[in-house]
Amino acid sequence: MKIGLCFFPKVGGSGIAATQLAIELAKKGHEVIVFTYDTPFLLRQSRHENIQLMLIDLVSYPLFKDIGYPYTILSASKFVEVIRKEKLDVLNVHYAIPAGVSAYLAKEITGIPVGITAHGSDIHILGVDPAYNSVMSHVFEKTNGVSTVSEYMKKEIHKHFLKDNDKIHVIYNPIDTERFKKQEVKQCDFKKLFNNYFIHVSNFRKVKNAPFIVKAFSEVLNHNDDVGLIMVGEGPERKDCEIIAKSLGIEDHVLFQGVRYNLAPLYSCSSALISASENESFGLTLAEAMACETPVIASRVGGIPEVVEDGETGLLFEYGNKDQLVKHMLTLLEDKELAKKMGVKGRKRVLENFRCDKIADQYIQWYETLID
Ligand code: GMT
Repeated sequence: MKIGLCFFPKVGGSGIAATQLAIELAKKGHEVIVFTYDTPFLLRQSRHENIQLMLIDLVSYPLFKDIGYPYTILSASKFVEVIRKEKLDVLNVHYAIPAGVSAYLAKEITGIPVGITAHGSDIHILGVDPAYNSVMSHVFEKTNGVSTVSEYMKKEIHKHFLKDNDKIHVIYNPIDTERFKKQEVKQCDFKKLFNNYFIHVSNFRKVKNAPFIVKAFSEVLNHNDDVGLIMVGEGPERKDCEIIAKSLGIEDHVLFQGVRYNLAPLYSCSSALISASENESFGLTLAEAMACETPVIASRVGGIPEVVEDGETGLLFEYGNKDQLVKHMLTLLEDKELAKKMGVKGRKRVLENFRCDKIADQYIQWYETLID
C-alpha cells in the first residue's frame, strides 16, 4: 500500500505514536509518505527504507504576521501535489486539528480515501470549542473513517461528533517493545543520589497536573526520605513545579531532567511512573513504563483504565485525591515484591495489547475498509 501519514513532528504523544506507526508500516513493506513540517526525532535517529519525508513548506506573507502560517492550506496543497504525483492509496492524519480539515480538502479535490485519527485534546478541548466545532463536525461526517486511541475516546467522538458509531474504530497506540524494555541499570545515568526514584514524564501542560505530583511527593518524603522524583519534559508548568519544590524545601529531591529521548533506563530505575492528569485519552508514557516493567500510579480518568489494570499493572487513584496518591506511592516503595509483580504483568499487557507490529496490522485492516 502507498500510505500518506500526517502528524506533528515534535515531542508529544500523537507525533510519537504516528512516527512509530510509520516505521512499522514501512518494515512491513508498505510505502509511507510522511507529511510534517520538521523531521520527527525518531526518524532522525536511523534511516528507514520505504519512508519518504515530505516537508510542508511554512510559507508566510507580511499580511499573515498576526495570524501565523495558513497551515491548513499549506498542508492541503502538499497533500494534493503528492497524491497526484505518487498515487497514494490512502491518507491518514493524526490529530484532527487542523490536519483533518486539510485532508478533507484533499479528499474533495482528489477523491483520496481519508482516515482521521483523533488523539485527545483535538476532541475534548479544541474539538468541542465553538471556535472549531461547526467545521470539525462537518469534517468528521464527511471523512471515510475515524480512528481513535481508546474506547473512552470513541464515546467522546460519538457524543460530540458522529452519530454513526460504526464509523469510529478503536486502535490503541503502538509501543516499540524492543526500545522500551527493562534495562539492568545499576546506577541511573544521572548522579545517583537516592536508593529509590519515582518518575513523571510529560509536556507539563496544565492538564498533566504536575505540581500536584510534587506536593504529594513532599508528603512521601515525611515517611521515607531516601527517594527522588525524576521530572522529564518541558512545558508551561515545569517552572511552577520547581518553585513549589523549592518552597516545600525538597528541591534536592526533585530532579528536573528536561526533554530526554532515551527513556527506558530512567523508567527501569524507577519504583513507579506517576501520572496525575485531569484527562488522558490513553497515556503513552504509562504504556512505555509498563513495557519497561515499571508499575504505574495514575489518576482514574479518560482512557487510563484501559491501559492500566488497577491492582494488577499499577494503582489508580481518584483524580485530585492526594492521600490516595501518597498511599499508593508508599505502597510501591515499601512492597518491592508487589512492585516487581506488577511490572512483569505490565510488560505482558503491553505485549498483548499495544505491541507496535500488531497495532500496525490493525491500521492496515482499517485502511482497507477506508479504500473499499
Ligand atoms: O491531545 C493532546 O493533548 C495532545 C496529544 C499529543 O499529541 O501529545 O496527547 C494525546 O494523545 C496521546 C497519544 O495518543 C495520548 O497518549 C494522550 O493521552 C493524549 N492526551 C490527552 O488526552 C490529554
